[in-house]
Amino acid sequence: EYNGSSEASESVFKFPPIKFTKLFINGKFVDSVSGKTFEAIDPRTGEAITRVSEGDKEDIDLAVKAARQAFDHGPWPRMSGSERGRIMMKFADLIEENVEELAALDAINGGKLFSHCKAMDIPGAARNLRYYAGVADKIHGTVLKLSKGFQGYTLREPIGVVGSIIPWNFPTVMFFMKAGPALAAGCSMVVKPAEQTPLSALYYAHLAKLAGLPDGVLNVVNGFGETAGAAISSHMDIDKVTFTGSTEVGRKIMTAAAASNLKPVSLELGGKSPLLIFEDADIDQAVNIAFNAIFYNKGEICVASSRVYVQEGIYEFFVKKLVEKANAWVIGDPFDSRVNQGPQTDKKQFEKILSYIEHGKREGATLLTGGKRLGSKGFYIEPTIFTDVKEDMTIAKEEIFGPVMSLMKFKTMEEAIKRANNTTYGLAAGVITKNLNVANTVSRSIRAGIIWLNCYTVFDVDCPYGGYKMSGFGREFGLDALNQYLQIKSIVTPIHDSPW
Ligand code: TXE
Repeated sequence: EYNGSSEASESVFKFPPIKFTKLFINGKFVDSVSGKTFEAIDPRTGEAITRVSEGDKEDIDLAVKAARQAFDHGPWPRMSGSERGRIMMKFADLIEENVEELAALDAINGGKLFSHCKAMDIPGAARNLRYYAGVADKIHGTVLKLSKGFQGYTLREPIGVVGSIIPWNFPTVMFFMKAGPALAAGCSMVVKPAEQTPLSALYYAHLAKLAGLPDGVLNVVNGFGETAGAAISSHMDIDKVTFTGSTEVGRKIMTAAAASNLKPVSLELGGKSPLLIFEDADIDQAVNIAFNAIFYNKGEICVASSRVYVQEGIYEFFVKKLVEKANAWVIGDPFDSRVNQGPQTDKKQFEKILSYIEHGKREGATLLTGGKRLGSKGFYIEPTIFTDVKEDMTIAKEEIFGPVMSLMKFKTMEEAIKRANNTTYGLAAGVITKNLNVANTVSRSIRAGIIWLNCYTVFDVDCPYGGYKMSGFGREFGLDALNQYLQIKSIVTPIHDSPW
């Protein structure tokens, strides 16, 4: 049951009102200095939804000036943590009050399932803000007993002005993954959303203002990577950059940070995450997990399990079940509640995925199912599964970032571990087995930032994750993320006549 056309969409969905299209700097919506705008695209059709202001270096300069002022002289970092927390709680409430409209913005602009945005991404943003609001008044240093005659203590201070450069696959989640901990720490921010998904971030800026966030604390400058993004990473007055995106751009950002003011960066980059399925697994459960691990959000997720290793004893049966599942998978309008997979977000990515599929065929992998674009309009791609994939094939090595699974067979646990680790990436991995020893050994042997046992893609704001190897460094979520936005100052003082 496929529905790749946009015909049905009008009946299930009314176009969301687009209220905000300008840059948000110092608490106001403003045009870009150049007056330029660019199109926000609806990936169901490839047509423009609206035009939004296009920021460049001059706009980033203005936003940084506002953020600098807000940090150096404004109330935000000087408030008590509980006051900051109160404003963040209010921000969370406002997000929940507008959940449908926000979900519609990410769905129409990102091709993401409306139902998922409504049930997960948007409420998740509110939960994220509340989680970090709860720690804003619990940021403590330690008391240090130094050598005789001195004592010391540490202060955990906000790092300053944070530049946040985010991708388009989870516009809301990415926004708050960075903003939650940064705001709780007392930082001010300049956020550059991805050029593919500029809309919801502007709505969040508006809600932040309504919640009482002081002007200049949260600035949103839409624009392109090589202009607005690069202006952030090389800015002399930004104290930290947090980035999620491609490994290639992560490298550029780190280079620019080093060449400018040596600002610290945290990078959450690509992946080629393995899922290991052992013979003792419940096959139906394993099929479901494997399927969602790669096809959730149309494969546009950094932790997507694009390499699936199945133990030989269950391989044939697993493949059969996988095909049945693929046949029941519904592609179509992301506003239609029957649909499992919407269009890819971006035309360039859509073409890149199709070219990887061609590559897979040319390199000799067997196309089990899918492999084509769906319909003639929009960026829809069939869920695609390759079998007989070899370790050295491009589709087994490079991040495709789309609905393409590479299936491989293994014999022993040792072999599976070795092959799972045979990648330059190290973001996530999954293991499906009932054997506790296997689960423990494999999860400790795989070099990746998060290991899912008998589940996959389970995220929680309380659970840190991030990269090993070329998947980057630094952790998102949890209290570890807060540390990315704090720095430690030690204060040492002599102590006279101490009895100890
Ligand atoms: O990413 P980019 P793209 C991977 C995935 C995908 C590939 C390319 O494999 O196919 O990256 O996607 C900004 N200086 N991921 O091209 O370019 C850009 O404007 C400063 C994995 O969309 O890395 C956007 O805001 N910033 C990933 C952000 O970087 C620059 C999510 C990400 O865009 C810049 C997305 C520059 N020179 C893609 N160039 C994940 N880890 O989840 C671009 N940007």
